[in-house]
Amino acid sequence: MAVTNRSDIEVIDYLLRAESDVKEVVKITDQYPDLSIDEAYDLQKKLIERRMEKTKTKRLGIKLGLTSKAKQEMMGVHEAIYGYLLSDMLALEWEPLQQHRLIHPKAEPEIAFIMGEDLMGEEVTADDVMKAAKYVVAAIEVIDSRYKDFRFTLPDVVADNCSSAKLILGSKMVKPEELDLASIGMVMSKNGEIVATGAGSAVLGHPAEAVAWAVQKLAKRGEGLKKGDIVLSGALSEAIAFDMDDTIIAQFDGLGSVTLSSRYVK
Ligand code: OOG
Ligand code: MG
Repeated sequence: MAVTNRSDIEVIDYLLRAESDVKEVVKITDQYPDLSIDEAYDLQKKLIERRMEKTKTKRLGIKLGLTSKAKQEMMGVHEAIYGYLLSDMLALEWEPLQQHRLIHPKAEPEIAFIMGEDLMGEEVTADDVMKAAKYVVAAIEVIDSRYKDFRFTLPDVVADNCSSAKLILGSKMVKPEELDLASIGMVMSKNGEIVATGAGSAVLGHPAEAVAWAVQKLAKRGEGLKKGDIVLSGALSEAIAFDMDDTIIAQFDGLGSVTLSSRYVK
């Protein structure tokens, strides 16, 4: 073990404190350079349990990250990552985000799946995901790495619950089989100017492929997706930084749009 059990809790509290104090911190691999990805997932799991206990929140679902080849190459990795979404991460379109509660947030356009059935197993395919999902919805994920300058290695970001902070869902629920999710186009604007474009195929060829990958990974740890889970399948473009008073709109073919606005509100 690169991190001993005793120091597990210290590392977890270090990251949770960074989040609650809204203060970026030095990445943990500076102190634990041998931290493996598997150990990072152990830490992530413990961090989520402790965070749920502290904030009295419940599981909302799962998120995927690094699902595009471009982003994987940027990080020098060949695998996606997953983390957990909790109930206090859900933000509403009509309620501006509290910018002062975030360190250095970025917005990502994503396709969210709402699960209509439990789904578990190492053999689960994209087809199984499409069948078990009840709806797909346009989403914006707000990522907010707790690490200084948003810089980290793969074990760092996994332990930090994959930079999860907030998510906003659009209001149009569509049955998955009604759309060709790989060919969906997306345009994201910030204050009226286009800042990113993408297609569903950016997410491991098809967003349901990404979700199937996560289910297989979860199965190795005896877990799976649950009925009612919201699953963020990964960004369709690069993440866009935003500041107070910005408005970001992501528009998806067939899924409508989703809006994020940010204000200084206490
Ligand atoms: C990790 C999380 C990336 C995505 O959709 O690719 C992510 C990060 O880049 O901070 O959520
Ligand atoms: Mg994301």
